[in-house]
Amino acid sequence: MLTVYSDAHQAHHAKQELIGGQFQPAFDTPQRAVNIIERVAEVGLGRIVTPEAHGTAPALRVHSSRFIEFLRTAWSEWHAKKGDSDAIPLIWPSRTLRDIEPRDIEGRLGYFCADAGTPITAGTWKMVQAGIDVACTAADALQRGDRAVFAATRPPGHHAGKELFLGYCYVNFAAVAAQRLIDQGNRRVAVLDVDYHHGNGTQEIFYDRSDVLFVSIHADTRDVFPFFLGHADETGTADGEGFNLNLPQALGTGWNSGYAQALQQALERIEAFRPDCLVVSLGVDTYELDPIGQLALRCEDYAEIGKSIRSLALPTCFVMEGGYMVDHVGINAVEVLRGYESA
Ligand code: SS9
Ligand code: ZN
Repeated sequence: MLTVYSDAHQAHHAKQELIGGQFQPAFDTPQRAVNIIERVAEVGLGRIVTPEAHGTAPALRVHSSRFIEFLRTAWSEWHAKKGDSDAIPLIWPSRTLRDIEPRDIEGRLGYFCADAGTPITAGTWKMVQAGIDVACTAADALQRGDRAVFAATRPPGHHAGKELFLGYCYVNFAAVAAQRLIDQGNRRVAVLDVDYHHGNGTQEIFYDRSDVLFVSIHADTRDVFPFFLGHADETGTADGEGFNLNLPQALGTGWNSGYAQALQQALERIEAFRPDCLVVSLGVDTYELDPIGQLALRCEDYAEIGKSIRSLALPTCFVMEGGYMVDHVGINAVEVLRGYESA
């Protein structure tokens, strides 16, 4: 399996993260992606290539232009006003306020960003552009005939919506890849999201469409981030009615206590959709030792996930999402890919 990777992601390194009222080292570190790519090399998964430059056009297929323009320019605006500290919003247009894009950077940050955990730093745009390039280069390899390809992106992307960033995600790389596959002539693309967290951004982007099926297995959002989407009754709207499937899991769920069954259900739905190809939002924060996850998958379960996905016999683009147990993120992610290759 081909892997696409750029070390430009290292340009972004958030200083700290506010968790439970305390500043702690940020969970999305450059080391996560370094460990993943080192593991890909160590097990000899296949060739590793750097991405082709694609600019912003592919991202504009799933995000608004004012949003991408904001991401591109927010740091220079913030830096001019506030200096070197990371740009983090502290006020949001919550339910009873108005949907108005402010003029000032502090207001615009809250307008486009839904949490306080997704800072914009000097290197954020460089990292995000590299992620767009990686996702597109991977999708293109699939389109040219590769059976499977791994987009080793950092940061995750599945929380990012058309005009919203949160949860360490700025641009939705899985959505960019899925849309690119549609734009290149595939009639139906399925997205399977196995990250611990619900892929609220991917769901939002494709919610009213029947050409992209979104299926997500995640920790129940009545209990965990991102809270405000990801519930079982969200099935799609308009043309997209019936093309969104959420399979929330109780905290503590492991392979034999529900996860394997949910995966089977997800695969059956995808099979019935008869897609031309598959994008997998590959998060491994479902790991039993993940510091921010409360599901209970073990290392050996990840190969089983890969094998099960392979049974669909679809051209498959894996796009890296979360996984914050830094010592195991490479092992677990690559186990999925090896499981896929072995089946
Ligand atoms: C947990 C806070 C969650 C966001 C997590 C985003 C993960 C993306 N206390 N913060 S895969
Ligand atoms: Zn996650």
